[in-house]
Amino acid sequence: MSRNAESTAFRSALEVIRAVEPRVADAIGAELTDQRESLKLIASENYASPATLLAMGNWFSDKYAEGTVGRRFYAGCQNVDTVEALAAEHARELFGAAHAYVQPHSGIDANLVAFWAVLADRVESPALKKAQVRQVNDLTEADWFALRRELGNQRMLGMSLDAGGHLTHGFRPNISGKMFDQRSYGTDPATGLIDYDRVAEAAREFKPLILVGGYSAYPRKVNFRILREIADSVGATFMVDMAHFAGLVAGKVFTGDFDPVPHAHIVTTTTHKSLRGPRGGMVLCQPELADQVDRGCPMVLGGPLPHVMAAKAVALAEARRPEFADYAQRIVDNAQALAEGLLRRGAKLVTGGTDNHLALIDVSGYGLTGRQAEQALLDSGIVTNRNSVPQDPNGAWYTSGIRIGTPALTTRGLGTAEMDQTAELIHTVLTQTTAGANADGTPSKAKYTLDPALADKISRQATDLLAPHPLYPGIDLS
Ligand code: DSN
Repeated sequence: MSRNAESTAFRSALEVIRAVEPRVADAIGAELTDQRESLKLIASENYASPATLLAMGNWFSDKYAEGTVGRRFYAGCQNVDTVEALAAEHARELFGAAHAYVQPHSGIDANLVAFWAVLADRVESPALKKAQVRQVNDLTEADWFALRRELGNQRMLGMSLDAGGHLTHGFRPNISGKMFDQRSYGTDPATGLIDYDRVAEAAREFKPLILVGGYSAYPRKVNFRILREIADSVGATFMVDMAHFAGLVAGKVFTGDFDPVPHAHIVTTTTHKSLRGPRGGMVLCQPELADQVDRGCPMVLGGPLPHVMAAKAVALAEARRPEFADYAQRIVDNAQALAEGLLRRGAKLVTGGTDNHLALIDVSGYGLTGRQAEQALLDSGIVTNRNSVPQDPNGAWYTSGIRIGTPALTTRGLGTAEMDQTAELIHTVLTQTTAGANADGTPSKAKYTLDPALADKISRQATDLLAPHPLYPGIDLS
């Protein structure tokens, strides 16, 4: 691909946008500058390829396509069928899955589709059977009442939020924690690792309908074979949310017991994290759940986004190339180098390290909350996010942790030596930041002091680190 073609495409697009609303064109340009200049360590973010970005910016956005390939509620969907079928085929081939549903707009949507599919498949409900054979509009009030009673209060067992689970795995403020009778498993307080015997014990006591594996802030591999055995032992459906590590599964870094696809009944993911695709979600499942999963729209989701499915097809095709496996391995090598660099300098990491794409710094070791550390790092040009640590005394708002991840910097081409330099920058900021006090003298969980001259110096060092690895080197908007 000629660099000239990428520059021409994006420059022309901005020219067209500028003619209508120049402030939007300016914001798009400014976002590129900001992303180019910041050291992005947000574990859930990445940079999609120019081809993936361009596949989203077109007239596929204009089309309604409720239903699935070949069975739409709207006429004229032949081209949407082409891209949806292509994306699903690439997903099946890439992950070795029996079935792929590529319509979910996000990871949360993908999880809702999965919950619906499992409920519809597993719950013995005469009202549900009626709903499935008749049009939903024909259900009486009494049918709806029965349906709510029969589907509600089913049990879900997932990883707790402060141990690294995701809020859609049954956390109370999320709908999953309201629609399910939920219990969570944590991690061993001494090691920070999942204790599979404790999970088995919780499953035996609680007898969940769904056992959820997967995480958004757990820095270790998970043994999905053992979790499947636990699910089988209590008759649970085993669901894995691999949103964070889908790229490591795609790149065959996680194989065997650590690849969820052969072990889980149903797997959900986002497409924009380590997988490096467009912002969106996806469900992979075993054949017996495919019909229910395909009812995702209109049962759970709004109309599919054909332009995003086109971009998913492009990104999944990219992930099937051999070089993606090399990329995935470099993500982990970089995360381990960053973790080792921090540990060597005295940082405290949850579980003492990482074997995936992320690490969790317990910043209480620096006398800070996650909120103070996040802001001080941001002042210094380093973008991270605060995150709870297991049994966090500061709760989910202030937190005691900083989550860092390497998919984005690896996409830019930074390697292990630069990760060590990044560790030095992070450690310097955190050691030089001091917690502030409230007006009444009590300790503040938000205020902090960091010498602005030092923050500027670190920012410049971060920019220097990025300079040899330009983001989107083929795109020149000047
Ligand atoms: N927001 C995502 C993350 O940062 O992990 C998960 O939903």
